[in-house]
Amino acid sequence: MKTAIITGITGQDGAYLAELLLGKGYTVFGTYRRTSSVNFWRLEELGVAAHPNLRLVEHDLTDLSSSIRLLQTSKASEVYNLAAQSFVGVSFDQPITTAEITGIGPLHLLEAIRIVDPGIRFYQASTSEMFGKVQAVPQIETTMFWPRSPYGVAKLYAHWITVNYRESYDIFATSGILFNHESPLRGREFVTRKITDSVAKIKLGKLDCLELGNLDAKRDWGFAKEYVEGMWRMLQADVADTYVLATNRTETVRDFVSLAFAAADIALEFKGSGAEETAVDTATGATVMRINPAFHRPAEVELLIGDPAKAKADLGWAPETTLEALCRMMVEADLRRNAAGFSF
Ligand code: NDP
Ligand code: GDR
Repeated sequence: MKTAIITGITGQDGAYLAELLLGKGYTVFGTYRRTSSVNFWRLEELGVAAHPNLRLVEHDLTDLSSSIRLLQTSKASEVYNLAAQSFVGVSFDQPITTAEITGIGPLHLLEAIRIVDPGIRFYQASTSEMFGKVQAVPQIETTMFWPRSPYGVAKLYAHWITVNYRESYDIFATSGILFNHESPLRGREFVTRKITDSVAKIKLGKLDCLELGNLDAKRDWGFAKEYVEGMWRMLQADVADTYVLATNRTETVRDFVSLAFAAADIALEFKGSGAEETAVDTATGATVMRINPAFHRPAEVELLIGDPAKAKADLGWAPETTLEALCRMMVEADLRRNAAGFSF
């Protein structure tokens, strides 16, 4: 049976990918960074934290020797690099850290593969944020990149160095350009989960009003559990390549707000515009959403919509969960958690 390394096992995708690979009989080395209190709540929620084939290991993505030792001791044949400073907003405040972790981090892993065993297959978690300022719609593998944040720029370096190691050293280095994918395991700082968690709190009387930034941004949102299946398929293919995973549907943040409140049986009326825009609960007249300019970004990605035709043709991958079903799943999970008195 195969052995795989997943960096960033504590994150949303790391947890779903661990569940998938363990279910396929893999031994999984899941890496986490050293902190005073590591949190494995996602692995616990999926019921795999204590799986006998899961090894949780400390690893520093910016330390080459740490990556070399990880490859040597695990004897893994597949490496999924999911660890990153992944929050676009924070990348404007911490551009250098973001470059070191999100941009150069993957290079340490690629170098370690080159040194230890060039036969190891590598997956890089690339992103639709690399498309940034709209050059074409829908976006595909060959659409021109124009990142709009330090995060997007760092990911673009990581993408090209992955392609470069594929071309230079014949390493099976794959880049998955994944559009936004969400789930009940999404971090609460990202807009979908921030909305569903707040909707649950408002419904339960624990919060009055949700504050957001740009409501006009359009995103192509899919279900994370389906996207990690796409990652796995990329590493089982005959040749390493670059693939877009997306739903080919785009909606605004405002649309997601409406869907989420509707999932909690709260009908909204939007009033005003720009910084004055609000959403009112039509049943009670209460203002349940308002704009807070603090959540605006110095440069914004206005429109993302991806076409996953290549992944469908080559890998047989296609998204299944609708945005409505995904949003309902997230609201229901947050209602359950908040009613039980906890929410990560
Ligand atoms: P999360 O933010 O949920 O998880 C990120 C992971 O990276 C966590 O395990 C986190 O650990 C780890 N990490 C953060 N900083 C460091 C660091 N300095 N050193 C080592 N590890 C670190 O992201 P997702 O699971 O949503 O995404 C997985 C990957 O896919 C990321 O690389 C992301 O950029 C990329 N991506 C995500 C998309 C999405 O829509 N979800 C779309 C396209 C790409 P900790 O728990 O300690 O913070
Ligand atoms: P994104 O996700 O930047 O697309 O990156 P995020 O959910 O943070 O933002 C989506 C859009 O919503 C707008 N927005 C807000 N965003 C947040 N976080 N908080 C708010 O209050 C808010 N109000 C409006 C944003 O401006 C943006 O336009 C995610 C991450 O998972 C990346 O790691 C990944 O690469 C990309 O998706 C694809």
